[in-house]
Amino acid sequence: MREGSSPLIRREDYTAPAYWIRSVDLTFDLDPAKTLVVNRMQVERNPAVAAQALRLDGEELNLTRVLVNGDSVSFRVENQQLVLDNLPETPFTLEVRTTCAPEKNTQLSGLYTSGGGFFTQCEAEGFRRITYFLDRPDVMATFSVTLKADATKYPVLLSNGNLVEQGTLDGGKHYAKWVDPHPKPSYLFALVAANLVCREQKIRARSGREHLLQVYVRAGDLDKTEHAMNSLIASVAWDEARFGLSLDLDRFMIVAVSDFNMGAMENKGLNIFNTKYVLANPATATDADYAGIESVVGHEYFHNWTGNRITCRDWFQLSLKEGLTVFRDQEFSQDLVHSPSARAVKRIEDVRTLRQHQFPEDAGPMAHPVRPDSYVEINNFYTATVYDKGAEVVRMMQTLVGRDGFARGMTLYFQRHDGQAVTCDDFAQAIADANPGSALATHLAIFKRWYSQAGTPRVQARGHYNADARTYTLELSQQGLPSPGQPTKEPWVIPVAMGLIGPRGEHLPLQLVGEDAPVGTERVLVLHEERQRYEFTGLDVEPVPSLLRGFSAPVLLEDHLSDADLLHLLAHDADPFNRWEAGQRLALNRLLGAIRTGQALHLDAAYIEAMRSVLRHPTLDAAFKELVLTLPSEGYLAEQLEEVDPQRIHQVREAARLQLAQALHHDWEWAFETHQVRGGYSPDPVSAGQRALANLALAYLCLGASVTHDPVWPGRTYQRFKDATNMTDRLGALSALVNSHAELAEAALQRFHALFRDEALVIDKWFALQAAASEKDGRVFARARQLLSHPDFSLRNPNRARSLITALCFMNPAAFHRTDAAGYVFWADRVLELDAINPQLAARVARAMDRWKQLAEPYRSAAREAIARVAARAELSNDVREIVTRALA
Ligand code: 0A1
Ligand code: ZN
Repeated sequence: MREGSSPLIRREDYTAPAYWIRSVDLTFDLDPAKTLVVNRMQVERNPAVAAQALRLDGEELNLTRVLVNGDSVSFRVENQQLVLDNLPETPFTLEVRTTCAPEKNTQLSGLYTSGGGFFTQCEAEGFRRITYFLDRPDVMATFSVTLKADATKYPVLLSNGNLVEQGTLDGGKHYAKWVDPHPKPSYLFALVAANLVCREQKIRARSGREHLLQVYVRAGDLDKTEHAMNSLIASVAWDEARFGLSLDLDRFMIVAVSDFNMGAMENKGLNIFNTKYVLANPATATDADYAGIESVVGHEYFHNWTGNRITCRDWFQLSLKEGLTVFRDQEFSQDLVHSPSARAVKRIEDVRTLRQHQFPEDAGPMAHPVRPDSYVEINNFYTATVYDKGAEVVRMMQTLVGRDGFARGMTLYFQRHDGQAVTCDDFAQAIADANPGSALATHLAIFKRWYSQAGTPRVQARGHYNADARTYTLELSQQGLPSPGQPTKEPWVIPVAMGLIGPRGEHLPLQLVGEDAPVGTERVLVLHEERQRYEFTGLDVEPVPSLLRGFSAPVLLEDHLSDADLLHLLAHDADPFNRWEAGQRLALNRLLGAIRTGQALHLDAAYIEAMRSVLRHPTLDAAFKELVLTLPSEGYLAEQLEEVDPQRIHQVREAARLQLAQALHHDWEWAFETHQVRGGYSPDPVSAGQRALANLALAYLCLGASVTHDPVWPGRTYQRFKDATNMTDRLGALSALVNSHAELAEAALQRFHALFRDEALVIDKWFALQAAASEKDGRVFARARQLLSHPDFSLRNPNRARSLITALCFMNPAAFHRTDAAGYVFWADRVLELDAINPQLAARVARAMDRWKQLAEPYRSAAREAIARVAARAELSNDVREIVTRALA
């Protein structure tokens, strides 16, 4: 934990480094208790900056020696920096020797031990916990790394680049030397020393170059690496085909580690992954896990160009690499499926994630621009805004210049900036410059407000049909609400993809007044002023507008459509996203109505029939049906309300689920019976969609049985749970039992634990399922609290900690927000406990209270009290302090 409180770092204070480090030679003598690091750097002054002392960052290091050109020199250590004055004018060698204690590193930043091996995590500022360095992304050096370690305990020694030498040493040790020819910032450095095995495959790229791909895991896990390897091979092929970007390395390695703070890390040529995003076989991983592996493997691989070849000038530019790389991994997963509806399913899932995480962030105390202006702790800014909203910003650029235009823009970006550390402005400029005359180029300055303004824009749409003139006038307006530090907002550039649908479901030709002829049945309107008006002509019938197709911009749309309009869109819209959206809106209108008025919910026949016709539809995909028939989450409902009573939301949503279960009982039976996947397991979207719909059906059937006390469906579900041949079906059945509070749930939970006691990732699911279960009479909360003392529970392993705490505090509002405040006490206790172990993780958990100001009493006061209790702790990390301070502001 850092001492004292750190200052606010501001984007406007950026200055170029006073020195460059051109190359580094590192030698590690690896020992869990005391690792010796010898660091020899070639340093030169940056002539563009006024002469000054050299200040190298270092944290929790034991400094034993400093030499300049081989001679000892005077130095001082202040504010976690090694300061050297009176340095030579000409390039010089600086040698720094330090020791650190990897086994004591519970923060998992820097060099740490996990499962008896050594691993590193250097982004954002972990390298300074390994050695003194200019630990900032605009200082790029070539690395040569020698690892020495016990040969029996650590047979595998890896670092970035190419293996150039290896051999044995005295005392049972061995060594390996790795050289990475690509200059890189320190955050992309990695080493691994462990007892691992690997799956490997040689591939030949389009260019003809051969590459060795390797996936390293612990000995028992080799049978769970096939999907990760296939995903990697697909990623290499996709980046070549879509963007002409080929792998620039002879060897590309992925290493799985079970203690990891995030999903994975794109270290050059040596990606280190959370086991959750590598290991999968049909018995242990769900369809969602398979999809997650594909996108994270893709994401890290794509960083090799967007992040590593071109990196960030400073951490305020984080979205330069993250927004772009999320966009690329989303496009990759979409391109891997072939039907338009499977693409739409992926888009709907991505938008759901955005709305579930980023919209609340943008409306709460942590709201910040995609390119933040300031931070205390950079680790707190690996956020949904930087990642997911950042990806939407890139997607809007593509919408404005077209798919080919965007690819041209990427080419220009690499021509201009390969090998450099650049800014978000540089990226936007390249895309615009490659597309002169495009809406992006025309409105670039306004468009870039997406980088600088926080908050989700609100777009109002009002339409008017004039039968005499055969015109339809659409008026669009936009508005931004204040966010921390930004009281007023300027207009954004908002691409609104749209169509007009006639009374028979026909897609009407779109011709604006002044145009000679219609321009197809779908077009993109570019809203860039506060208010704009569009007049469509040649319309013999009154249309229903379908706006913001495919969610063409990350905004809140108020289109004032009636129930009848929404039912029309649900039945006819050619855009699957808006079709889904119409179904969700129909549900929202009903649920929010009941929540606001306090009246009992009654789902009307029109809604039920609409849901039935989607469920029974002859041509729609099962995956799409599953999305339409899943009600908006409690968290999403809460975001629509001015004042939130989480218990009321839960009550109403549960009532809606029960009514859907009962009214569609026969349809659910039909859906379950007709969506059984036969044959061996494959995670492809068609089979996954069938499993998803069958599992949803099972959940509704068990829920229905919970009121009729009919034992048939719970019994069948238990049988299915026992007989399942894959984890998706097994977990689906278990979840149906647990969430309907079936008597058989207990036996199933016990059996599940016994079956998978040695599979850490599956035991995580076991904890998460119980902590996220539908609350009933406080039982779920009581059980979650009890699980804290389960012998398998531990706060030290981030996946395990999250499996219980995140599931309860983020995913289960009704269990968490209690009138007796016990949920908040639980939260505060865990934040404080975790902060002493792993501040990054603690700060993430701390964010469960972001939206406390929206809560109704008595929740609100109790929440404030809990946050204040955390804030009052004297020895708090900067990570958690920044979160709770902002929450209370
Ligand atoms: N760059 C990684 C994410 C990452 C960030 C920080 C980490 O440790 C603090 C670890 C990983 C990615 O986008 O995948
Ligand atoms: Zn990333």
